[in-house]
Amino acid sequence: MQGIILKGVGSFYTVLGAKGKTYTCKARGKFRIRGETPLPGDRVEFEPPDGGEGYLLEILPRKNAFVRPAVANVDQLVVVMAASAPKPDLLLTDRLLLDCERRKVEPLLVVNKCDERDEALLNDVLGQYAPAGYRVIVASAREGVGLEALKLALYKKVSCFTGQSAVGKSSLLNALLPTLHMPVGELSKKVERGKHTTRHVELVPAYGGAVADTPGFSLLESGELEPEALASLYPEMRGHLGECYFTACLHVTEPDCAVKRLLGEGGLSRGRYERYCELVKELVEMRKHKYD
Ligand SMILES: Nc1nc2c(ncn2[C@@H]2O[C@H](COP(=O)(O)OP(=O)(O)OP(=O)(O)O)[C@@H](O)[C@H]2O)c(=O)[nH]1
Ligand SMILES: [Mg+2]
Ligand SMILES: [Zn+2]
Repeated sequence: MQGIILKGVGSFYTVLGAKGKTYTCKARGKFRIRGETPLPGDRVEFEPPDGGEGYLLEILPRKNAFVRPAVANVDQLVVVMAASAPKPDLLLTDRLLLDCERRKVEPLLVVNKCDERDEALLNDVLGQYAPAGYRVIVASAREGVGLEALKLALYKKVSCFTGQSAVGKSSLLNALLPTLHMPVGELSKKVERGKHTTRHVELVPAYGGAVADTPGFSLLESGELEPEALASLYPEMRGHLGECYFTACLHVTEPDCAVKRLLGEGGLSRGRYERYCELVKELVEMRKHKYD
């Protein structure tokens, strides 16, 4: 039988098979011998339990796999921000979007808490990502806004919800899936940023696909990226990179630069560009110290 692993606890895995039925299966020693670890999201061949235990037989080829959190075959990363508090960390959002570009994961931006939105803040976020063409859903888990659009976006995909603590990832998932009961944290009054209350990765079947709450989605080691390659990961810059005077233009201080022209014409937001410059600086520094 074929199925998809929803979660693993010890050497026991919960596998979703046909018709929404779940099975508990053990991983046999051969996985350990081969150095393979079955992950949530893995499509597997398994032997369903017949009275006793079921067994995982084979892991089918993966589209992608992540270490932290340990999850495979992610189709979509849902990056959640808040339209009030905590204030959006757009550098984190940019980094997550860059990871999506590199790992061929579809990104989806969600701005939650629109019921108590700071209008200027919301417009700023929307304005910054509009030129890139990223899809943004404005939502409120509390008042049920944007949930229909979100459901459609989740249809038949494996989606991981991530973003800063206390933006409402778990609240959104609870609103989408009322049987879920994900723990919801209180936004700390003192620092306006709560602790990640969610830990384990568990995929939950939803809308023909599956969702997971993955707060601390680890970012790729940016050291693997050459500074010259960064701009190509920005959809709004990508089509203009051949128009710079210098072939190896970093689009920071160089004259006759297409990216800076784009910035002047409003085809790239000031904030995105400034954070781009920050990231380029970081990558240049890293390259300098690569062999230290
Ligand atoms: N006003 C308002 N508050 C919300 C909304 N969604 C969530 N909250 C509140 O924001 C706080 C944090 O919500 P969580 O769902 O725990 O946030 P989270 O992103 O899962 O946080 P971590 O698990 O720590 O990463 C809670 O107090 C929620 O009640 C919303 O749409 N509007
Ligand atoms: Mg949470
Ligand atoms: Zn340039």
